[in-house]
Amino acid sequence: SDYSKEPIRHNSLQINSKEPFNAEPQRSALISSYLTPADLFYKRNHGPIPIVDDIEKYSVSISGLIENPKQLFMEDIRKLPKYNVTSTLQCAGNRRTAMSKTKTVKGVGWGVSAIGNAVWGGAKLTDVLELVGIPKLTNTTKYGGKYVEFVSIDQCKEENGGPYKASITLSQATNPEADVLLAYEMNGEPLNRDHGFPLRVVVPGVIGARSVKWLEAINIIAEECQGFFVQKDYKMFPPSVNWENINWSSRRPQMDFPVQCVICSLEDTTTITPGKVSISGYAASGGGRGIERVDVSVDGGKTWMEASRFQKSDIPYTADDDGNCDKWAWVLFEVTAEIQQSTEIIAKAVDSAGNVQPEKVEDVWNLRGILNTSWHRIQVHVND
Ligand code: MTE
Ligand code: MO
Repeated sequence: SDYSKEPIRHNSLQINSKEPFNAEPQRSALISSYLTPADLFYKRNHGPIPIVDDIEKYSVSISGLIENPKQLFMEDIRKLPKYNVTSTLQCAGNRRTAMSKTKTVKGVGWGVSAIGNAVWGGAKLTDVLELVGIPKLTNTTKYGGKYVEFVSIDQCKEENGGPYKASITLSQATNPEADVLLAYEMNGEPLNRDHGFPLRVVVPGVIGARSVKWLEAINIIAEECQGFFVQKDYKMFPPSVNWENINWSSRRPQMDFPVQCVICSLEDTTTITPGKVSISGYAASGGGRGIERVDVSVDGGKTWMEASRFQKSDIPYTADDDGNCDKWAWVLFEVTAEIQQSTEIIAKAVDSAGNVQPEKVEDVWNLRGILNTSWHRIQVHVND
């Protein structure tokens, strides 16, 4: 693999793996703005960053179980109505390092910042699929297509040098309310190379793994994508499954991400002087379930108080956003507490369906270390 043409990255990123490049920002950076700037947004790759330099020649092919396969150029995609969708993207491996502390898991280590929130601008996938004769709200094409597969141009070692792939159901792909985008903009700027230039998929409310970057082909297929990252990765197993007894086909690929929240104003172990402490962070849920509330405890879980939201005053794109901010996007929360002695601070979120986070990481431990959504805990030491 050729890693000699990687883009230049922000020097504050914590690098979890150099080749492929996997990096996350400081947690404090996540709460300094509602929209995460592209240079600070986590970067999750499985191979070198591709270079697309001839944008005129760049195209996406649409084929498979349809009548009229088509090749779409950027100008065809730009001609479609443009949507701006504010959506959080979170890697299923976010908080993996903390899960590994219970019992070792396999995968790139991530702190709490494999997540970011951006306004994605582009065409709706449902409008694109209409161009090949698939109407909105379709479950099956007349040739038996039930899934939409996205294929990239990158080269991944897990695919023996082949491209990264993923799929979603045709019904999600053709549902205008699912807001699945072929995005060419991030926060009002053209996508940069790290995040999928010139075109990527954004599947709101779903683990980041399905939002394929550097899109090259869309295939309408009968079964779920057979690629490594759909069949042999990104599946949630129970704590009893180990590398000896694992049966990959016994589980479905993970799609929606569960309710999550993290305190970003304090490191996991923090020393403070007695007095007022600001506790703030992010909360997000998948599947279009917004956040109902965030509970914070400063006495190790004996008593709780409800956090309030940050103002979204820093959103520069409110006017452009199609008015559904909270459906796919995170909420930044904040509470101030008086702390006089050493303690454990905890945050947990509740989503609009009433789902709550699991209390202990042990209960959701899984060998691939995905979906660590356990209560976020901060050990606070008070100086006398
Ligand atoms: N798309 C391609 N082509 N190659 C990849 O390695 N990684 C996926 C997804 N799309 C990946 C990809 C994973 S696991 C995640 S979490 C998101 O991209 C990360 O997107 P980001 O790097 O823009 O934050
Ligand atoms: Mo991911």
